[in-house]
Order: sequence, then C-alpha cells, then structure tokens
Amino acid sequence: MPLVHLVGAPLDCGKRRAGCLMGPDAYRTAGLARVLEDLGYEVTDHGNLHAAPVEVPDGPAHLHALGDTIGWTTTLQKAAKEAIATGFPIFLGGDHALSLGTATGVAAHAKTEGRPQFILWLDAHADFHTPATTESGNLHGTPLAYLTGQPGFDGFPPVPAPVPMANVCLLGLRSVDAAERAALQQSEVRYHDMRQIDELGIAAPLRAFLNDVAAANGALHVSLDVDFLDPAVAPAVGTTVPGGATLREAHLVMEILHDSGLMTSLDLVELNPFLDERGRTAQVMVDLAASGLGRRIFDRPTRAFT
Ligand code: B3U
Ligand code: MN
Ligand code: MN
Repeated sequence: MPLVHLVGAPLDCGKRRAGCLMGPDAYRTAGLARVLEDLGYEVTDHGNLHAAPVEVPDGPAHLHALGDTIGWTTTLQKAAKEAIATGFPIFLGGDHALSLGTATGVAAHAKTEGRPQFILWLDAHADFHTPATTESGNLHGTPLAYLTGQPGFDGFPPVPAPVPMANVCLLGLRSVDAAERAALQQSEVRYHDMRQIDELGIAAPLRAFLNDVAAANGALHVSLDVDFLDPAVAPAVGTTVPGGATLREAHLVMEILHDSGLMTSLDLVELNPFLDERGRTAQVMVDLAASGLGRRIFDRPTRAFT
C-alpha cells in the first residue's frame, strides 16, 4: 500500500466568490484521513501550504489575482514533485487554479521516471482558457491550457514537462465557452460531454482512455471538480451547472480508476464549504476519494446472472 500524502491547498484566488479556502479543513472534518486509514493506508497530513511571495507582475488588467495565482503555482509545483516521489498525493483544494501547480509538478516527476503523464479532468467546464481568451479573468478556468504548454502564461513558472494534448481526457462537460470549444475541437484532447455520457454510459469512454494510459505505462493525474457532480448531490460549489454526473456515475468512475491501478495522484477542487448543507458535499467528495482508493461494498462480487 502506498503512503498517502494529504496536501492542503487553500487557494481562493482562481475566481471571485470566496470560500474554497475552507475546503481542506472541510475534508479533514469529514474524516478523510480516517477513511483512508481504515482502507489500510498510511496517511500523512502535511497541513496547509501558503502561496510563495511573488512580485505582482503587470499582467492584463482583466486577470483576477494574477500574483497570488503565480505564487500558488510555484508552491504547488514544488510540493507536488516532492509528494509524488514518495507516495500517492491527494491535493485538498482550494479552487481549480491549484492544478496549475499540482498537475505540472506531478508531470515533471513522471518525466524524471521516463513515463508519459496523462490527465483525467472530471468537470462541467473545460478549463481550457489561456489568459488571452478568458472573458471572466478567472484563472481557475485556465489550468488545462497551462499544463499542455499553451502560450500566454507570462509571469508563471515555465512548465517543466508539458502534457501532450492526446494524453488529456475531459469527462462531464456541459459548460464550454466559445474560445474553449474552438481550441478543443482543433486539438487532440479527448472530450466527452454529458450528452455522450447519456448515450454511451460513463464507463465506456473512461475505459477507452485507461487502456491508452496502461498501454503507454503512463502516470495518471485525476482532477475532480465538485461541479462534475450534479448540484442536487453536490451543492457546495460556486459554479453549479445542472445536468451533471449522478452520485453513482461518479462512484463508478472512481471505482474503475482504482481497479485499473493506474491513478497516481488526485486533486479535490472547488469545494466551497460556505455554500454547503450540513457538510454533505464535503462528505460526498470524501466518499468518492475512498472509492478511488479502493473502498468497496464487496471484495468479490457474486457472479453476474446471464
Ligand atoms: N469558462 C468560464 C466558467 C468557468 C470555468 N471554470 C469554472 N467556471 N469553474 C470561465 O470563467 O472561464
Ligand atoms: Mn474546474
Ligand atoms: Mn468546473
């Protein structure tokens, strides 16, 4: 059993609505460490990190909290590289801007091992804006463009090992801006919107992607945005989009990920405890992490009937 590293990343700079800074403590309160220990893991909680101080660059005026986001990216890239060298990191967000650092950090480590990095993005949104295309100026909408090495991230640390577009899979899409849509459709990124999931089920596109990860002996970073889920089961997020994954679809994704043995790191992002109802979204996210790390109803299912 690998060592699990819990890394608190209470960043709240990727968008305007405050509250994600309480995310790491909500996961702790919901019992994440205990749940993982009960599964047999040794768990180390590294507490909450702080953004590295940076000189605020003169970025385009529409970008929100550019300096903070650059600081967090620097901190998290380093923390991710260190954590993945000795275990399985779970990054406790914090908003999705944290993946600017975590995903590029784990990809840098994969490169040192000679393994290709793959990314599974579970999200209602594409998060594929560059600083030039974002209309909101919210940098939580940009990590996939950064980690795949798109230009325009002036002032950010260089991306040590850009992830090839073909190694990225988005699942759960239902809110995509025009510029993201155009860029995605021209790219080799795999994207599966809710309509496709309705038609094919959620397991088929996931399994197709995992087959490629396995064939390449890849490392797999999974980034789970609360808004991947339908707001009826996960209300504690600033950007609710109706029509999301059901609780069972989300658990099935995490269960298949664990069965595959391929997942090497995990982000839990966008939880805003200020918007939660008696902790239920935090609990759902902890339960999903547990499914991803092996919690099962049965070890051995009874033979399916034919
Ligand atoms: N694409 C929009 C909305 C958005 C992206 N990520 C979230 N919301 N959570 C934007 O602002 O870039
Ligand atoms: Mn997101
Ligand atoms: Mn989202």
